[in-house]
Amino acid sequence: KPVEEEEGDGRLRVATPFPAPRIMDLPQFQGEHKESLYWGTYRPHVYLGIRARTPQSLIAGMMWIGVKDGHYVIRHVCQDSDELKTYGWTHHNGRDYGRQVVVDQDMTLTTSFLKSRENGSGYGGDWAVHIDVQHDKSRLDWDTGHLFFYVADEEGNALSIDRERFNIRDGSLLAFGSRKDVGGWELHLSSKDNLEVHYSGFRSPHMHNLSELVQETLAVNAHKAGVLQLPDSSERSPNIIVFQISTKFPFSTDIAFVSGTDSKSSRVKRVENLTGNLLITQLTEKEKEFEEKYRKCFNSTEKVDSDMIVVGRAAVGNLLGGIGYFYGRSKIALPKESNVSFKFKECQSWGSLCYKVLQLVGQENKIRLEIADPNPSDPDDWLGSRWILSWIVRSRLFLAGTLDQLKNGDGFLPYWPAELYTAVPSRSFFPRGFLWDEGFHQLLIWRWDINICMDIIGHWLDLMNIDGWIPREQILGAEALSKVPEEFVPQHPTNGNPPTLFLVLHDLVRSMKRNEFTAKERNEISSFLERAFIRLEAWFQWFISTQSGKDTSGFYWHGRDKSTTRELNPKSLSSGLDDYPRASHPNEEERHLDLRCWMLLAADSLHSISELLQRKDDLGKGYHSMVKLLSDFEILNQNHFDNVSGAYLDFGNHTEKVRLRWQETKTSTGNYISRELVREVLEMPRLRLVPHIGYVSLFPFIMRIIPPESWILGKQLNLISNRSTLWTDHGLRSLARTSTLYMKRNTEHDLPYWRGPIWMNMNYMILSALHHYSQVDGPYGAKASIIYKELRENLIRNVVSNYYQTGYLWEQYDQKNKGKGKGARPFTGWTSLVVLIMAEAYSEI
Ligand code: 6A9
Repeated sequence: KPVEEEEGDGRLRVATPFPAPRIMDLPQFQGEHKESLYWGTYRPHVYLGIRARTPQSLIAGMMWIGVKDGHYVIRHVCQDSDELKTYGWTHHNGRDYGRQVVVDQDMTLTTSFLKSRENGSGYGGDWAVHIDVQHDKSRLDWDTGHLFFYVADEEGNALSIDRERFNIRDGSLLAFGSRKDVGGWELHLSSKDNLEVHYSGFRSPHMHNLSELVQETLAVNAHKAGVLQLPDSSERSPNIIVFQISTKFPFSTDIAFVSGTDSKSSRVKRVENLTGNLLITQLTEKEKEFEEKYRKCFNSTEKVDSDMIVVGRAAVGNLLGGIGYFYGRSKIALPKESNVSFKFKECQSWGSLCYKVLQLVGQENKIRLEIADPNPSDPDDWLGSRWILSWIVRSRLFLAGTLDQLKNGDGFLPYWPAELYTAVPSRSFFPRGFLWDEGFHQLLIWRWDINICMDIIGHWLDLMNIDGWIPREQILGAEALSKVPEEFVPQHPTNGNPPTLFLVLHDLVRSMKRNEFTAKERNEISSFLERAFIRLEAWFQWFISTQSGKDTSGFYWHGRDKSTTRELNPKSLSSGLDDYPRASHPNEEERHLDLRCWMLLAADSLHSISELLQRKDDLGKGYHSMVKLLSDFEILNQNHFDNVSGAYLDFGNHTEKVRLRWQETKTSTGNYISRELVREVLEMPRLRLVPHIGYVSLFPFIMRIIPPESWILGKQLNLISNRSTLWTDHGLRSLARTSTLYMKRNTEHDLPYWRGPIWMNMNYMILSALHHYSQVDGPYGAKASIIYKELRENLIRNVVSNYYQTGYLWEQYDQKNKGKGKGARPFTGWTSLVVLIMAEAYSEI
């Protein structure tokens, strides 16, 4: 089905882009900016993968042969099961240079990437990789190494193999071709070592199974010819060519890609420049530059030693080197029922609006309207009539009655085809974009390269639909899809994710006010914010209209399973804190502390952005009253403060008397059928504060709502520093040891995730607040300062020592077991915030 037809169709509302000029169409993202970021290591899910930022690119990548259980295996896609001792970019500037170290058992591969744009280069310039392979002689019982380097054209253009020349040792041409974007191009190989090169050409539209392609071809040829080598043959008009490079250890090779070769150009010169000693010299210079820039950006204080700096660089390097470019269509799950309910709380001229709603809805749809008293007199009212109108427009009315038609083959609605340039949490486990992770990534990236940061945020905000919704997890294109089990693919339009991008925007506004950017950057940031503003407002409105609670200042993560029989506590994936315990029985009376605080952050950011932009409309004022409401200490305390524990808590329909029990199902004759864990509720839930102390409890502290002189601040510091609640020697636990759900699994198969382990993003936020309270006057400043210093040291020490011991940064750290890294590795998403912790660079909220 043609795209245009779908986009113009009102029934496909969920998949309708937000109707405003795209951020990525701003002039500042065209021209030199765009060209400078064209090629890159934008395929983070493979150990070394290069592509351009275009939907159908020429792609390149590396594989090698390793050994597993006595068998040869192909290494290509970052896979945890490869059990590499370490891998990751120890250096990468996000633009034109990177250096990665990969240790596969007794083999060490160093891959360096360099980009250069010279006179004569085609669009986006040329690039080169230097691959160095070392081995531990004493331990490795084979002496020949096999690398594979491939180029593949996603557009399907045929590639040519230089059959004559690729045996020549110096500066030999491997392959060439031509594309609309870069013109003619050539791929050259150069090495001082005595390499043997073989090849295979393939014709295929699929790029997600290249490892299998190579593996099978090798197997067939091994069977036929008895050698471990590609057969030097090709399918007709191949768009994929794989070169096998074999020789005795140790060895190194350079691969240079030059573009624009159709014009009488300088290509010989350029190839020379990108190979051999000239390449090495440039790489060494770039390495120094990176280290210098690291020093400048994350101005390491005397509190940081050289071991820490090595880890810090690797964190930043892999975060930047892990930035990917994805293209494709998300799959959207549609709501099961078309029964949508709307609440119009305060509504001017509601009569006419209701009429409008009824017009829109039509007869047959069951739409329930709850209309509260209008409040036309309050000009400061943050829910004025203009919001109501947008509620209606953004609602999902058009979906009703047309669900069947919407569903395409696999039962999901495809989102519009979109590009996403983004950092990723983990190159092996989660090599794709996650909305709230990205806010944390950008806290680092804006300090490194503000233009990359705006480019990434721009891409994310352009993914917003007409409802102001942004899909949380971005699984775009076949390569991304191939890494995700089917049940996790569809995105739910009812589900949000914390709007952490506001953390970054808030930082930017602060720095703008302090004049910390160059004049050019200031201009670009301003025009970026100008254009982003309407989307940010719509995002905020999406939360207001879909995640509100019963009273004005209450919010909760909608979409929790009300009728669960298996989950000990129904999860809220939207919150980002997945299994962090909430009220046992989800209902509309719920109030989630974290969401309330995220809304405060969002309102506050919108307010400060609108001030910065000197917007003439009165919207800024509306946000300001929202800020006042959500930061009102009295209201906060009434709704969430527990006098007994001194903690802030969620509110909801809850009982503590819930457990999982094995239930056996048998036939009438007593034959055993199945045994499963089911949830058992031993007491009627009632409306109350939900007595779980953990990260969520600290949100009012994180957002600095608590006045510095309040005794409640003292209480928070106690919860933080008390070993029976949150404190450990390796960072703060996600859930207090005293919680009834501490380290409890949620179902038979769901191990505790946010119920104990230490997470870096939240520790960073808490540490920021500790830093803040240690700087302001008040009776608790000294205590905050002591805790701050100790927590900071614990976090750094633990991440650094884990890195040296295991070769990785991890998704979480064990709160017992000596703070051991756990979960996904490498995880240089928010765990790389350890760099900001070393640099003592915190967000000001
Ligand atoms: C599962 C399985 C190969 C979970 O870092 C990304 C997210 C966070 O946003 C979230 O807060 N992680 C945290 O609770 C990882 C989520 C992975 C979900 C997809 C698919 C694939 O396994």
